[in-house]
Amino acid sequence: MAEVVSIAAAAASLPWDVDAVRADFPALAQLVNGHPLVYLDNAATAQKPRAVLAALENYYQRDCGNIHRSVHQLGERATEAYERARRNAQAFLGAAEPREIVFTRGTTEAINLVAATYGAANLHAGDEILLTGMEHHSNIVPWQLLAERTGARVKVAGVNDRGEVEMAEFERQLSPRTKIAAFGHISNALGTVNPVAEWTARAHAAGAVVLVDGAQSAPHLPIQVGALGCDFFAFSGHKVFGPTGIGVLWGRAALLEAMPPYQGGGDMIASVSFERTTYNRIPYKFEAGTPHIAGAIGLGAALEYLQSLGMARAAAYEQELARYGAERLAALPGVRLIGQARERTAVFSLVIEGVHPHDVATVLDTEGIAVRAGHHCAQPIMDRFGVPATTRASLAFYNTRTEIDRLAEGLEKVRRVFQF
Ligand code: C6P
Repeated sequence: MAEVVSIAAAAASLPWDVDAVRADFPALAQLVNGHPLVYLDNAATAQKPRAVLAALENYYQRDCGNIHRSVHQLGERATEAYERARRNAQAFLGAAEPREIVFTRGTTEAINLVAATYGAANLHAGDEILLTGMEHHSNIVPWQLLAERTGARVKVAGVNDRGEVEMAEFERQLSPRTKIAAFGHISNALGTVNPVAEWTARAHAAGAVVLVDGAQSAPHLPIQVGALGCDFFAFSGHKVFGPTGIGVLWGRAALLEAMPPYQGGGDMIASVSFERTTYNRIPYKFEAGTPHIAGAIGLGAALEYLQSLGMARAAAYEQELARYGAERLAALPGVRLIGQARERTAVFSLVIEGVHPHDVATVLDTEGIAVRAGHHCAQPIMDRFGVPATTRASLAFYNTRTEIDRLAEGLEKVRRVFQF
């Protein structure tokens, strides 16, 4: 055991070879509008390494069969690859068992699944659902739908001027009526890293079940669901360098077993008659119909790739980028950074007085720099900061300081164009 730890520690101390990492991502090596692409829209979706592209191609070229149904070779290979992807997700999250991994379409569907099954079965009029003021719409609307259905009430822990939810505020909004607490691990709009293990402990002490929206943390932090202590954890394949249309819901086996199914159809049943249907065991109970087989296999390849890079090393490199970027951008006249949390990742939400965020993004695009402009599907936190939208640069472990410099130069060009 000590040997394993020391090998891991040695790997963690190796320098981050960003050029070698970039070479794994063919999309990064292209010109856009005559400039080398600077891809800074990773919070929206991340680029895909060759390992993922190869896994997708291999499935469609060689192993294309349906899963859990076919005894022929192709079906068997597809089933094995799909279930291996589940084991990869288990390892990635440090989950106890593969059956705790449910494949979904993404974070959004994972949260909807929990709200519609666990939530509908366990919440009643007068119960409370605790969210924070920086949630993505995907971690707001499913709970509002649940509240409408059950008579439960949504409560919100407010955000301070730095873009943090203070522990006292979180505790103030908790009550013995809180049945579910659901919060993002990292804010997509601000980059704030939330103390989700501490929040989870407080929520559990109040008797609530906890869901962590890991859409923005799974690509950037090593995740161990046991250490977080939560009951459900959701993330999306496309943000962890895998395909779109696939994601993961991790849930404690005992909770998943007790929950009613989400959708009805093939694979989620044990037996069907017109009189009575019995359901399959977990996780299949929640995977009705032919799933996104290629997507799951591609996601499995992405997670293997991330494990081989080492998430702790990737996170340490990104912290450097976060520090450098915050300094470099804060020094630009007329540029205001929204969200100054003490714990944050390399997400920079910018506002330039008098220039629409879409115009900023359009000028940056002419320089080959891809960022996102808008409310980032997080309107409540935009309202909290009194802005309708921001221009957001979100980095990944394949970005560089030079690219941050290119962003800063691009913003200088915005200044020249709009004379702010
Ligand atoms: N945020 C962004 O540009 P899906 O769409 O299901 O893969 O992920 C939804 C989601 C849930 N929670 C958080 C914190 C998120 O950031 C997202 C997706 C993207 O910020 C697209 S809106």
